[in-house]
Amino acid sequence: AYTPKKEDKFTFGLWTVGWQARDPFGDASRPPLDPVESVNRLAELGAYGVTFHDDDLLATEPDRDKAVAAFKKALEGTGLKVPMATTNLFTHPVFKDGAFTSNDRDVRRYALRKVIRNVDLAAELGATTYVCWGGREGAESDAAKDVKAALDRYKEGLDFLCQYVIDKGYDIRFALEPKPNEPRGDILLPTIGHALALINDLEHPEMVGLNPEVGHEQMAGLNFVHGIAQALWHGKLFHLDLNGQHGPKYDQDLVFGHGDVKSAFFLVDLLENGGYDGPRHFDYKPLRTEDPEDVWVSAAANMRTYLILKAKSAAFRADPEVQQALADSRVTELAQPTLAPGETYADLAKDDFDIDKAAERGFHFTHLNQLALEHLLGVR
Ligand code: 3MF
Ligand code: MG
Ligand code: MG
Ligand code: MG
Repeated sequence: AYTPKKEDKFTFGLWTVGWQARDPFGDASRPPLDPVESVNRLAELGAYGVTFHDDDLLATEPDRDKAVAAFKKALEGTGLKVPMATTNLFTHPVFKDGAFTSNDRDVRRYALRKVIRNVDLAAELGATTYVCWGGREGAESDAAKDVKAALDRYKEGLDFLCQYVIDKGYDIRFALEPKPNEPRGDILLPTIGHALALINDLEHPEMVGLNPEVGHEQMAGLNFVHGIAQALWHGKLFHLDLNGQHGPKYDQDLVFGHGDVKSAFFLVDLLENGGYDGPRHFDYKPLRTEDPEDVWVSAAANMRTYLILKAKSAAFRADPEVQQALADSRVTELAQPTLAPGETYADLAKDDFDIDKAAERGFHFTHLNQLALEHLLGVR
């Protein structure tokens, strides 16, 4: 029952299983992984697709044409799709002060050229989402960055890319990935809310949405489920990065569900019932302690955990006691408009409202929460 199928639409970044586990204090603990092997192994495990940064394709073959040809052949052989692609605008030291918002204009121009080259490949491979994670767009000192000018340049870059896609006639939309910090001390567009606000000021807001990541919002102490719900409400959940995180600390990129499992449960419940039908994309890092075979154990764990939580969510919703508890907590009453059609402030004034009586009414949320926990813990 927890065996992934293509219809589950599970996808993985090549950089996830391919991560060699280099960290700020230690060298790589695993050898480079051939993207062709990643495609083959992910297909065997039941994934639907793969995503990649331009540079990920060059992990074991430095010649771009050869690397792309081998990757395409593996895709054809396995039937794996490429729903999303992205650009590495963070590894090379040229991006140390950012890409679209580097203080150095030459770097900004190079960054746009690098994106465009991979957008062409993304379109050729059938990707419909192009992610922009601005990991180096930020600063360590408030003296070092004119944030208003940086936002002008961010907008300029995104407007330019949208126009490029329009001119080429590609079926591609952009998705911004917010993150509060790491590797920069402070990153621009730190949260879902900041990114949504910027999108409103772009030339083509309909072409730009979000790729929120579980761990990134949790690093900022924010509720990821609420963030996703708001992104859905705005029609901006174009894609997402699933993983695990234990609260505000460095970006852990744990296996999905291996961080805040209760939030993961409510996230799956929302994704399955909230109108998102895009890929369930994992952006995690196999632990540095793991060997090359363990990598595939961790890849499988992401999908299995998602499917277990999906089954738990269905059982939670089907439970008559839960349905009663939802009604008792008046969760469903919130869907009812506060004013009936045609009502005005004059009608509001006529309300016969006993404020003390209303204040006495409990919402019984503890019982509801306990029911969710018991479903999750497998005792119901
Ligand atoms: C870093 C990230 C990135 C982005 C990727 C775009 C390397 O914290 O999450 O992964 O997800 O660049 O998809
Ligand atoms: Mg990510
Ligand atoms: Mg992360
Ligand atoms: Mg991340």
